[in-house]
Amino acid sequence: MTPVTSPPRGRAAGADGPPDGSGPGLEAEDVQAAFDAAVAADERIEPRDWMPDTYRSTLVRQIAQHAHSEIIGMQPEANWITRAPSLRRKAILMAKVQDEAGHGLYLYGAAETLGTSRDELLDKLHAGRQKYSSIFNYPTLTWADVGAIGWLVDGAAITNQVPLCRCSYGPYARAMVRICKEESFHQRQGYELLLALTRGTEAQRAMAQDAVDRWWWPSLMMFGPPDDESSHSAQSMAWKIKRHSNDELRQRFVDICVPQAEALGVTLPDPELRWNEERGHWDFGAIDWQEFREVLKGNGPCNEQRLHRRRTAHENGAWVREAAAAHAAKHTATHATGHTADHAADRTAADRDDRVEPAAAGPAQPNTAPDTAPDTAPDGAGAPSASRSTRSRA
Ligand code: BYC
Repeated sequence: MTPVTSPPRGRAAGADGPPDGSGPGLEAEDVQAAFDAAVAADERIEPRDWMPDTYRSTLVRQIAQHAHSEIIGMQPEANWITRAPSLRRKAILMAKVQDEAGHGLYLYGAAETLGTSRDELLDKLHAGRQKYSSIFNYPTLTWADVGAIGWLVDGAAITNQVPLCRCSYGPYARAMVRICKEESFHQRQGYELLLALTRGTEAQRAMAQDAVDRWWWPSLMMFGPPDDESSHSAQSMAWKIKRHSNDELRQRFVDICVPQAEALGVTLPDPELRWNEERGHWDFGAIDWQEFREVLKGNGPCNEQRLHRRRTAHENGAWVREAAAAHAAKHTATHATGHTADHAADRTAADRDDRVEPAAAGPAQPNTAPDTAPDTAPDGAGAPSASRSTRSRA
């Protein structure tokens, strides 16, 4: 029987080829074919696998935009931390905003596995050379906006991001698993906040409705331009970076929101919303794509403010980065010196034992010091994936 072997992935399993994937004996067509086969078989592409340059740059573009959205997205909600109406609401909101910072870190980490540094990406964001989600260029005018962001913006984010957990690029997919778990909590807190308002006074109900009226259409724009204007979708779907088109996900989101709006007791600001029996979906009105394009060009209500705050926060944080780098350098130096001293001490003791009473040394004890632990790079940066281990064994 012919043994079943896994296809080469552009580098020898035993790492006897250079990490750029040009392993010995593998021609350009071989690595491309191996990559295509892995994508077709729904296997994960890992950082050290060969990948087409355009696959890499597409991922960097999308992951960078995503990471930037997470950290810029902290601003509109952080605006309400000091004015949260109770200690409970304040604690929840602070936790949520901190989660967004964490999401940014996971994503910048995933981008780093593709060979781009966080500094480089932040520089591009600050220079206006990379995008972040259009949604964060709208203002948070009332407390109810915090609820509407949770319900609609995080709801749209989950709809878009759950399929990204199956993205063909391993580190991005794994980051998305964690992010989606937290986004679910964010969505629930927004829904619960709005529910408290719609069950409150007349003024609170009006405030909730006003927030939903303002956030509904921008939330639909989060999914990106319509499919026939989406320049990247076809290729990204062929590579299984994206699993669904922008319009498919937008429709899914509308279908989820309509019954939720009813349960909340708010109306969605679209007179054309109608159940379409034939399609089995809700029909909805035309999106103002001109507004979307303007926001992307930098002309949204808060573009300037968001970028200005981000740049200022980055500049003001310079001393933190310097202090952290100095601390890390000091720690490394101390650790290295301590490490050398420890080993010297061990050697001296061993020598002494050998000299004095070799037979009494006893069985060797496993060294459990943390510095002997195997390299565990974050999120697949260096760690072999399960699929790769399987291939190596095959
Ligand atoms: N805003 O060919 P297309 C969060 C750009 S954070 C701005 O369809 P693609 C949260 C697009 O980049 C949520 N730009 O692109 C955080 C492209 O421009 P370039 C963020 C947009 O990539 C804190 C051009 O339009 N989520 O939830 O195939 C607090 C053509 O578009 C937008 C993600 O980033 C937009 N809305 O599809 C609370 C998800 N839409 O690059 C919540 C990951 C499109 O050629 N990203 N553009 O200059 C994706 O899934 C995809 O990138 C998109 C766009 C669906 C967004």
